[in-house]
Amino acid sequence: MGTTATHCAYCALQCAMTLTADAGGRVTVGPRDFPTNRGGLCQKGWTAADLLGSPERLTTPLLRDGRSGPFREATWDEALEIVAGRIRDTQRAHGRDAVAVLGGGGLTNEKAYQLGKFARVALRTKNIDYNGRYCMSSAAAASNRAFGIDRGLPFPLPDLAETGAVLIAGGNVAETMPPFVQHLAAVVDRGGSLIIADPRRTATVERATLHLPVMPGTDLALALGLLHIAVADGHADRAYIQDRTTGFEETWRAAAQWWPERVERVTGVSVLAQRATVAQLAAGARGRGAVVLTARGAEQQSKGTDTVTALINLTLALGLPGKPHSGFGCITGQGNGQGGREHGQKADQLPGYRKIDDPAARAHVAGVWGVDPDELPGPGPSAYELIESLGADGGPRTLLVHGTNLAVSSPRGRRVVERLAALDTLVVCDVVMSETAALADVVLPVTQWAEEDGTMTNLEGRVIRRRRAVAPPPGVRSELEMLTALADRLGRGDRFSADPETVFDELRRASAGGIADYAGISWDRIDAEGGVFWPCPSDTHPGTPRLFADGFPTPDGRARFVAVEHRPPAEDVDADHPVYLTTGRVLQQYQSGAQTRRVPALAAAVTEPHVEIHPDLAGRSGLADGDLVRVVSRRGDAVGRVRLTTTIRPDTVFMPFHWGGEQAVNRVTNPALDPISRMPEFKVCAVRLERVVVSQGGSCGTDGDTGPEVSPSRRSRPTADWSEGGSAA
Ligand SMILES: Nc1nc2c(c(=O)[nH]1)N[C@H]1C(S)=C(S)[C@@H](COP(=O)(O)OP(=O)(O)OC[C@H]3O[C@@H](n4cnc5c(=O)[nH]c(N)nc54)[C@H](O)[C@@H]3O)O[C@H]1N2
Ligand SMILES: Nc1nc2c(c(=O)[nH]1)N[C@H]1C(S)=C(S)[C@@H](COP(=O)(O)OP(=O)(O)OC[C@H]3O[C@@H](n4cnc5c(=O)[nH]c(N)nc54)[C@H](O)[C@@H]3O)O[C@H]1N2
Ligand code: SF4
Ligand SMILES: [Mo]
Repeated sequence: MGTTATHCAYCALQCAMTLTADAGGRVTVGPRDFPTNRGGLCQKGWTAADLLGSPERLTTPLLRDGRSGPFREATWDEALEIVAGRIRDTQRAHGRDAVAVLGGGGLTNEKAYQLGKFARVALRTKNIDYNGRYCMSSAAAASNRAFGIDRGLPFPLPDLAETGAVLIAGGNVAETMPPFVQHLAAVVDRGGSLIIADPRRTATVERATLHLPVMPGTDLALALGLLHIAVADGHADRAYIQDRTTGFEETWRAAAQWWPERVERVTGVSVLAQRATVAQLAAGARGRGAVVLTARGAEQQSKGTDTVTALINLTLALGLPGKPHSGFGCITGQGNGQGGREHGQKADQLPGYRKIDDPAARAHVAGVWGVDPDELPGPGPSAYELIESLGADGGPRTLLVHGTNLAVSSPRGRRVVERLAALDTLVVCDVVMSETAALADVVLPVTQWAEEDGTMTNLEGRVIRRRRAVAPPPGVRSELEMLTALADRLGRGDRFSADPETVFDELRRASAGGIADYAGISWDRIDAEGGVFWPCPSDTHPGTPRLFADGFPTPDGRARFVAVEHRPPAEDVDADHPVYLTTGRVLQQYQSGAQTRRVPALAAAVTEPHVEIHPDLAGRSGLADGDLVRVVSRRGDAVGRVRLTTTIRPDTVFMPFHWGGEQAVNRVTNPALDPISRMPEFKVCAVRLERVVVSQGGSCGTDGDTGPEVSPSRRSRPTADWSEGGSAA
């Protein structure tokens, strides 16, 4: 089939690559130059094609009667008949909302759009949400209330390399988006500052000029303190505040209470490091520019929206948003994390980033869909709340899953598995037998990445093309086909298309006039221009690489300071659970690991979860490097391998979330939700550590066993060899 220019299967950097298929259909990956990756790829990108011909690939629909029995192979017709029948039965007995849908930020724009439309038009259920709720929702909510728009980066990524100072709160791009580091390295090479707030001295911090070793869950206090210093030390841009913003006075009154010594006590970041941070950002603001970025470390907290808001307030006080190489941005995570949140798979949204409870938005979208606006359901619950309600009194009884492995990636994992088991019918569309698919009644094998055409919107807001490089295995269908065929069986097939370009053209019309306006973006234009930035309201509009130069898309054209107050994590340490747990990622595994654990080179590189522990804490806990440790919270436990390191705070342990079963750290995490974004608190909860003694048979003392030998750790205290307070990295 020759060579195909496309983008990576995984994260939001969407590195450009060339796929070359040989006569036997074997595909090899090569890097391609593009502004985001500049010819770079990470190990996941290099090996992405290994999943195409993998024996682990699902290639036929699977059915079973009763959850515990074996699956049997079925034809698509039989499987779709059964799914349609279950949907009809459920809705007849329990109402339309008894069928629910969960989507994903890895789906193409076309699939995300079609899924949202399918839920509202074919199922007519309010119950749809997606895994971006766990990812982008806090930054999205904060950006919307400050700027009136939520686009991850306000400028093309290469602008970052031109700036004078960057502060990243809770992002480890050296592992999560390695080619991104080039842009940061360019800042440092030119003598600029790179400041990173993270409880760990990560691979990214190794590239930084200043490390703020923040205690998990305290970024909000840190941000208030930075604003305090900025104003007190005379760095506030009074003219900008006056001309381009509202709400400064009230915001300042809150920040005025956060003097540097108080911030040091709460966050662990020294007064000196706080002052250096502000001085460096202010110097950038006066020179080439300054940028504040957030990622999941600061966002995945029960106060994530307010934390991001406080950091946006800091950028507004320094007069950054809208200036060259300056402003606030959030580092979007999933391949289509940006587009996935714009086209209607979110519980409260319709395509074009429209609000589902806005009558004008409903009328517009209903017009495009050819239905009565009154037919469209209203807003539904957020992902975790939806999951909690599954199979419960009045809750959904049938669930369709598209592009999320929630059994591994949702907080309080054991509860999640119980809720899935309480359903009458679970239907999972996937490319492999994920932990969630393994719990299903019906598993439908769908096309992946290099087998399909479509568009993705990367972390910059640039809409790019995903191109088909190989034919899918026989027996595999695209979700566009699948949803159309299912809609047909539900009596609404005439409103759906299985052709991705047709779906995209409809998406353009549905988004027209909305905040995320794609009306002027066509596949042809993307092909010709190498990508188009939204908003792009017409064929003659050039697209919008840079936001806010002329104003903010708020009713009065001004950005809004929003006064916020610090609060502690939902769960704090105590005598029984004396250690903070935080979670995140490693380079070679992606998300729930459903895909990357099945890529041989990646599986071999990282075989199991580790638990990063400072030697002082390990010593007090009776743990040695290489031991198995059980991490126990009030909700559950998970087992990982001790990795001693001085790069983590001694009051905190870190565990990645890429594994299932007993190795799933999400059995431990806290589903406390942010009141605005409904983001769960993945990044901080209280745990104790128990050493696991492997018995002779090799089993390691699971729940209900006679009990492994354990030695609970004591409450930890930071010690001298840890650079408490902040240090030049
Ligand atoms: N290799 C790999 N790359 C990925 C992914 C993957 O799974 N694997 N997933 C993609 C997706 S969807 C996403 S969302 C991005 C995520 O990208 P990142 O946000 O960079 O990833 P995380 O590892 O979740 O978190 C980043 C850092 O937050 C720190 N942290 C923990 N708690 C706190 C806190 O309270 N405050 C602060 N300031 N920092 C804290 C952690 O120590 C960690 O180093 O990565 C994308 N890229
Ligand atoms: N403890 C902890 N938990 C976390 C996080 C954390 O930092 N800490 N991060 C959260 C974040 S930011 C995210 S984004 C979530 C991600 O977690 P998940 O939502 O579980 O994401 P993935 O593992 O990418 O799951 C995607 C699934 O869809 C399948 N798939 C791939 N392509 C397609 C497709 O085109 N169609 C369909 N139907 N399926 C497809 C994959 O095989 C996989 O099974 O995890 C969240 N959970
Ligand atoms: S950084 Fe992200 S997009 Fe680039 S190769 Fe790695 S996983 Fe793929
Ligand atoms: Mo994410």
